[in-house]
Amino acid sequence: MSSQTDVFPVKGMDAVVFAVGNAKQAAHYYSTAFGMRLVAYAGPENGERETASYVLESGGARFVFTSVIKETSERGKFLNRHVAEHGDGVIDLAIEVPDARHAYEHAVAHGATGLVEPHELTDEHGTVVLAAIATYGETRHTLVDRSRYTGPYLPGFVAREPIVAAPEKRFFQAIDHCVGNVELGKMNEWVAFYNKVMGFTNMKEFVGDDIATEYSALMSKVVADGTRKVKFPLNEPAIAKKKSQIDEYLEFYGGPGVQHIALATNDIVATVRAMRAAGVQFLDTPDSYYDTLGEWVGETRVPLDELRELKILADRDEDGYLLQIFTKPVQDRPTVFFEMIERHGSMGFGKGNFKALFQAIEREQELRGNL
Ligand code: TYF
Ligand code: FE
Repeated sequence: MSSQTDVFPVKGMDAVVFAVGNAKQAAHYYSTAFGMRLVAYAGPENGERETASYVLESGGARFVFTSVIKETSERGKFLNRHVAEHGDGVIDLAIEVPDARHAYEHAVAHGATGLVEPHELTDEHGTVVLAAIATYGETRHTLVDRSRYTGPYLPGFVAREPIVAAPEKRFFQAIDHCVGNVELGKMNEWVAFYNKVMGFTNMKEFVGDDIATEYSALMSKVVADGTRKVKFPLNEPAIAKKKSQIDEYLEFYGGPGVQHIALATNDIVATVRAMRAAGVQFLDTPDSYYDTLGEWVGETRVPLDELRELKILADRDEDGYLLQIFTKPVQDRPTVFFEMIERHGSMGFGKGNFKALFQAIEREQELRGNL
């Protein structure tokens, strides 16, 4: 779909916004363990008395971490309750759009719940236009037009120096996809929501009944904008032999929400080595996976022995291949985790790995006593 005829043009992901218990420490963790760079801040030192927010970047990927310092408004109340109910989690998958008013009006006219009417924020760096709509659970999509803004994030934020020296090489350069977990039987409703509200279309990769009952215990479909810059897989639990990992998420998150954020890297080996060295824990993959991998995946940029050493997964389809690995949950609740992904042509999500991956997740579920 060309951008001229796109009913809901998007430029890409603007930010993933997290509500957390301790944003100062989160900013430190994502700086040291994810190689991100602190670029902006809003808090008491610059007039924001209720909350502290830290903005971190890695290439084109932007994360924002917000904590309440002292609740004084509905916003602080919402954030405190969100952290109490869900633990650290994603409150906003913000999307950059060329026209936030048009995007909001289109979305609401096609069935979205409006949360924040389009409005402008201005400071010495220019003007942004913001609006927000609701999606699954308590998650929202803020629609951001920052084409007339040159500041470090948004009005109200000031530039901040990085917490640690930049790594030799960025660990990742973009947000590849953002996955939502929804309740049993709701996946198709949320797929239809993105079809209608944002004109997103379904990508070919999906986890259907067959895979679900055999070993994944989840169903999954992927929606994406016309340019495929914004990709949202949606999972729902499936009845299978074992308790679904999606049910475990829904139980511990206290409802639907963001399950994982996939981060695009062009050197997954260097990224995984650096993250492991910083203490990030990844899902384990049994050695037997690598005994047969070469037969069906063929040659990849990374030698098989190195994939085996680092427990990196590989998958191939008609368009090319991808390398991927999943972190364990990054908070005490078995909820949000990350994926690192290096794509070489493939636009898939690692379907060939679902068996090995879901078995690894089940081993973790079992250790937590949730299987
Ligand atoms: O985004 C995806 O669809 C892949 C596959 O718990 C996946 O990363 C799906 C569910 C899950 C882990 C990975
Ligand atoms: Fe993924």
